[in-house]
Amino acid sequence: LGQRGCILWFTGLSGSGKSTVACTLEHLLHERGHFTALLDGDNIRHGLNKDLGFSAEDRAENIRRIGEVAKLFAESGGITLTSFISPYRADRDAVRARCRPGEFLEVHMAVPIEVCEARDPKGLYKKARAGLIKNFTGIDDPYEEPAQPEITVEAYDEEGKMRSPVEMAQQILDMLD
Ligand code: GGZ
Repeated sequence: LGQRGCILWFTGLSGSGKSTVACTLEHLLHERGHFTALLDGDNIRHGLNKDLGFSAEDRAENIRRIGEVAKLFAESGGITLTSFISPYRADRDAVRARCRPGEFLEVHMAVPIEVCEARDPKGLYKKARAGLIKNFTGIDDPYEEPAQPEITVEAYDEEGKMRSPVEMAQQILDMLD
């Protein structure tokens, strides 16, 4: 990690642990003296992007605005962590295209949908299965996996044990050093 800022762009399904891992990693970076910012649904979808829903067009606009904000932070020297499903490859690639080389690091939370659905922390998969939420990513809406992410976070370790959020955050940190 140099002196210049960058964007750690987390992408993955609902319940894949994006926000938990991003938050843990932010603390680790902060402890090491880095200036950081974390953008997630809580501080973006309730504020800046509260006019947007979950159609493909709205998701694209959500990601575009987040990309612009993340870029502003990164240009001020911060390590910006973003935690959004960002299901469409074209939307993520459009943010990448706005960044200078090496500024945009895609972090794929490669957690199988079965695991995310079994966790279902907010009961949203259950609602989606019941048809109470339409266009839910992974159920009746697409998730396009990154083709060449800078970092892939695997759900399981070599022994087949589920990795904890702290282990995942540490894995990313090790890859950044
Ligand atoms: C996916 C939805 C939907 C639909 C509401 N599809 O687990 P969560 O609750 O906290 O994370 C999900 C969040 C997704 O918002 P993003 O801004 O990350 O999405 S995107 O990048 O696609 O624009 C979920 C909740 O919002 N949620 N409806 N239909 N997730």
